[in-house]
Amino acid sequence: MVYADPRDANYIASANKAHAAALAADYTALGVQLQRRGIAIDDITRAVAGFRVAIPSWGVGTGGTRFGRFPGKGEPRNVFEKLEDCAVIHRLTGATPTVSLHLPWDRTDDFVALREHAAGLGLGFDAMNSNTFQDQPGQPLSYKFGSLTHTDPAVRAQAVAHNIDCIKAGAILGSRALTVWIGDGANFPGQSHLGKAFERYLESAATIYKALPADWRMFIEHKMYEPAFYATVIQDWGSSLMAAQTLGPKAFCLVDLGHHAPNVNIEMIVARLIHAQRLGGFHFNDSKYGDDDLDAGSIEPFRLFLVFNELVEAELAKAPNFNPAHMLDQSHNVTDPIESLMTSAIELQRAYAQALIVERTRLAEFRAANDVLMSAQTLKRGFTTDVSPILAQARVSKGGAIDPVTTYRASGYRERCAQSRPSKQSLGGGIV
Ligand code: LRH
Ligand code: MN
Repeated sequence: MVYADPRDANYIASANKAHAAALAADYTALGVQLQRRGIAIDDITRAVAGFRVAIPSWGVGTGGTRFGRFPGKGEPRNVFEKLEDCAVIHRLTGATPTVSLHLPWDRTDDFVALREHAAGLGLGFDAMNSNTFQDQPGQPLSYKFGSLTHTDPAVRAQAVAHNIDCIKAGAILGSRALTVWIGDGANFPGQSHLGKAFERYLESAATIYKALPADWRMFIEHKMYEPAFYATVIQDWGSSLMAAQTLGPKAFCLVDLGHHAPNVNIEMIVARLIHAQRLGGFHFNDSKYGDDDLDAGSIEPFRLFLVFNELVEAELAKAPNFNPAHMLDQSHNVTDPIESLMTSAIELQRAYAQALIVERTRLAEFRAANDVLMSAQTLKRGFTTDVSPILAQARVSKGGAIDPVTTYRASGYRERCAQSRPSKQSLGGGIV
């Protein structure tokens, strides 16, 4: 097999040749269609080309469940190799210039070298993620019964110190946000005092908040359940919003799509957080049942479109304090993580493009007239329009691939990694 570097501009350009004519024809045809709706296709393509989503460092390795993990070939063995895979995703899609790290999974004793390695790959860093949901080897105090909300102040102090460490590491890397998700909660009624647990959270989070540099944000990530199976301290957007409003103007709410009961109206939650000026960002993924961490847009693409519809409405309304950080948070148990992350980033761009082509004036008129059917039809027309030519053209405009997955596979990158990265046989359970 002849290997090629999928990050190489010439390799990508030569791979695009075979698709260029078809793309040009499809793009022109879609342009004519959109023109009839009074929409200039190039405006949409420019906006889509400007869309960015961060890659979760923990997403480029094979994920697993508590029942097992089936390591893939050529897995990255450390954060430096993870960044090399993230660079492949960014070069082929043009949409993922930053990486969101997780400590201590990505701990290194030289964050300056890591920043330089990333810069050499054309990458930067988005929000840092702390981890007080696992005990590390040699850790003095256990998080078995909680971390920031543990009844023992010494355990809370240990968890606070870890979060402050994450801020310090992030400051070296050029990150400007800390995402705090804790699994703290109870498995049985009676196990914890629901009110006092929240007060302990606010006290611990306030100490972390004080350590934030002036230009940083703190993202509070709510989750309905798991690992706690009866009550989770930050269980829903209400708890998250109350905490953010209590902590201060640098605290925001992060919406992980998988952290809600199956039929919760997530776009409504997004609309409310935009109104409260506390929408910090997203962990995009998809799910059918629980926090399945499946590829974004793979199960509920219409729901994803409706979330982006709220984001576009806010953008058009110039909503105050509106600057959501987009991140993927997925677990790739049975696919090549690079392929899943590329297609997921593109599915976010698809939802964004579909929301951008909604005929807002017509929609407003139908809404004002309570023409229910035409309102619903006008919104849905955005979703039912195949915007693939716009997405491909946006990639080409960023030096990316018209067909990223085929171009990636043809490079033999994974096979080459299988040779250069002898796999570490850890078949245990767990998401990483
Ligand atoms: C919790 C979560 C959180 C991460 C973890 C990897 O379910 O979504 O964002 O820390 O996954
Ligand atoms: Mn998440």
